[in-house]
Formats: sequence, structure tokens, C-alpha cells
Amino acid sequence: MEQMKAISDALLYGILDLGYVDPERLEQVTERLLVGGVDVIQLRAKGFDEEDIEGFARRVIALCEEAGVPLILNDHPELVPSMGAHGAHVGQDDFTVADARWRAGRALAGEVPLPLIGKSTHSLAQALEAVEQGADYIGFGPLFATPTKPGRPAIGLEEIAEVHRLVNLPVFCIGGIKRENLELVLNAGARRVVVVSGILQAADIAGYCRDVKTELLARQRA
Ligand code: TZP
Ligand code: MG
Repeated sequence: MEQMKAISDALLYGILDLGYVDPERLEQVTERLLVGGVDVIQLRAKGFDEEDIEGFARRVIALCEEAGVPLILNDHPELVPSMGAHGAHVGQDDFTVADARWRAGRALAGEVPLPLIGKSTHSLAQALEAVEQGADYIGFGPLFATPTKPGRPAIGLEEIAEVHRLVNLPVFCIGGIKRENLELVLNAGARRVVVVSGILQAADIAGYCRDVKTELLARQRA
């Protein structure tokens, strides 16, 4: 059992998105993500009910624990305590950070600061607001329009550098990021990324993760 990784050390954030992953392949895909070196995993199961989501989380939590990788539930902070998940991620139209934190419960005495509460942000103003609200990390995007989040306009790369200058939290850039445009995104100032469809549609999921992670690590050292 690995020690749980800190969010402050995370570079590559993977999402088990049931829009791309057949429920039957959950364990297999989780294992590939972990072998590929993702630092955080979010379970995102839009359109499934709480019972299904609990079932999905139960199937992958031990794999994440074993690898020391936090499992974050999208949208369902109230399921965090019973699942033993490590946090919850909320969007702009969901719970406030404080409400999500309350629903997710308090960390057990002596634990590292868990559960983590992450917030999606789509502008510099929202990013600063998430800091005020006490988020543990933010998602920032979508940088590019993406079928994974239909109808959400792209925000482009212009604010990335400023967000990193002003936000003293881990900032995970998200939205349309692929191996092919990673350099562009990093050149704009990104340090940490969420990659969903790029990873989940790859023939070799672990290899794809490894390539992205290698580039992120190289930039961190540069
Ligand atoms: N929030 C903003 S963009 C996005 C979410 C969940 C989806 C990112 O997915 P992809 O496939 O990496 O573009
Ligand atoms: Mg949400």
C-alpha cells in the first residue's frame, strides 16, 4: 500500500468518465490509468443514479488506495464518507465548496487533510472566487471546446499564466487537452492537466498517460 499522494504534488489528473468507459471495464481502465502514472482519479458518471455510482466507486477504491492515488467523486460529496473516497469535485452550478466539504465529512483524526474538495472554474474571476471559498484545487477550462463537456464554450489559453500567478492552489487545466497540443498548453503556462477523452480513447491507455506525465515532469524540472 503506497502512501496517499498529496494533491500539491499531482501533475496528471485522470477521469474515469462513464461516457467513455464501459462499466464492465472500470477496474481494467483504472488499473491502466494507475500503471500510466496518473496522480489523481475522478469518477464521473453523468446520468447514473447514486446507487450505481456507489457501486462503481466500491469497485475501484481499493485499486486507488493500493496505488496511493486519491479517488475523487464528481458531483456527489455526500457519498464520500460511505465510499471512503478521498474527495469530491463540484462545478459552478453545484454545491458551494463549503457545502460540499460539509457533506463530504471531516477527515479522521491524524489523516492527511482529506477529503479534498475541487471546483471547476471557467474564468480568472471564478478561479479567485474558488480560492476565497476554500477549494483544495481547481480545474480551469475548458481551454478548447470538447465533446466531453458539450455546450461549454472554450476559454482559450490567454488567462492561464495569470491564473497561475494569482492562484496559490493546484490549478489543473482541462478541456480538449491531448498529447498533440500539450506543449502548446504548457507553453501558455499550464503545469498540471486533466486529460479525459485523449486518454480514454487511446489504444494504449497506460502508454498515453506515461507520455503526458513524462512531459509534465520534464517541464517541472526545467
Ligand atoms: N470540465 C471542463 S472540460 C471537461 C470537463 C469535465 C472535459 C474534459 O474532457 P476532454 O475529453 O479531456 O476534453
Ligand atoms: Mg458537477
